[in-house]
Formats: sequence, C-alpha cells, structure tokens
Amino acid sequence: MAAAVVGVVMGSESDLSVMRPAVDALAEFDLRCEVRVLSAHRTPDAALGWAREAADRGLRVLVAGAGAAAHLPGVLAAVTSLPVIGVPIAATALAGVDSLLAIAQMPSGVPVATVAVDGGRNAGLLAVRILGAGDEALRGRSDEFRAAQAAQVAAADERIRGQFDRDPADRENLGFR
Ligand code: RP5
Repeated sequence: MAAAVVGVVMGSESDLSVMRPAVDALAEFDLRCEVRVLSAHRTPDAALGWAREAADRGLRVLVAGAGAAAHLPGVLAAVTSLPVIGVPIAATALAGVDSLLAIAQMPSGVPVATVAVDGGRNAGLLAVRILGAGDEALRGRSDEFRAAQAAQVAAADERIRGQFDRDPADRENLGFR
C-alpha cells in the first residue's frame, strides 16, 4: 500500500463530519492520508510533535481543521515548512466567523492557506492540486476532474434552459398557474 502523503488533522472528534470530505476527496485521487485528532490547546505537545515529524514521515501537505479559537493550523505551520491548509469549522455561536478569522489572519511569514467555513472538501482538493504541481499524472487527473465538473454544469444548463426556453405566451408550459 502506498505511503500517506497528506496529514489530515482536526482539533476535536466533533470536527470529523467537516473533515471527512477532505479524506474522501483525497481517496478519489487514490491518495492516502494520515488522520489524527490533535488539539492546539488540549494536547499542544502532541500536535507540535506530529507536525515537526510530518515531513520526515513522508507527508507533503497538512490539512488542519478547527473551530472556535482555531489556532491549530497556525501553530502547525509555525513548526513545519510543509504547506498547511486550514479549514475553519462552524463550532460555536459565531458560526465559523471566529475560526475563519483565527485561521486566515496569520502574521506575515507564517502562511496558512484558508478554505471556506466547513470547506473540508475543497481543502482535500487543494491538497491534490498542490501535490499535482510536481506530479504530471496527478495534475492530469485534476484536469479530468475539472472537465467532468464542467460537463455536469453544461448538462444542468441544458436541462434548465430546456425548461424555461418556451414561448412566454404559453404560461402553462412555464409553470405558471
Ligand atoms: C476546537 O473547539 C475544535 O476544533 C472544535 O471545533 C471545537 C469544539 O471542540 P469540542 O469541545 O467539541 O471538543 O478546538
């Protein structure tokens, strides 16, 4: 079995439903990942140790999701030179605005690529693109993925246009009562 190349980490087990789509996206491209629960606040030594050793274990990209005062992606980025993708999670009454700002507003010199609130799937897809930058075959699969997505939108466009491209005088066909 191929070695894991992406580390997917979350601050709490309660983050799993948001982070699972990242794992699924990686699996769609046959990429293995290591999945961990490590907290910047509750298990700081374990989180930092994991990030420090990640590159030596063969990981190439880290995806880190956290909610609330979401310091996990930032502190991982502080101790590794691997690219870190942060996933802000809507876990509190602030609906993810708290974690979005905590993850996106990194100080200059310590970059974290931030996806949308609860954007686990895009984090996985971004990890695929980062890995694809140095892997022609993987980049080709991303090209195919984009083409398939475009074909789906074109098919939807065709369907919707077919529903509404009618004579406006024919109100019944337009669905008006
Ligand atoms: C953060 O606090 C976690 O990433 C999670 O999103 C949030 C709530 O954690 P639990 O109290 O559910 O463990 O650190």
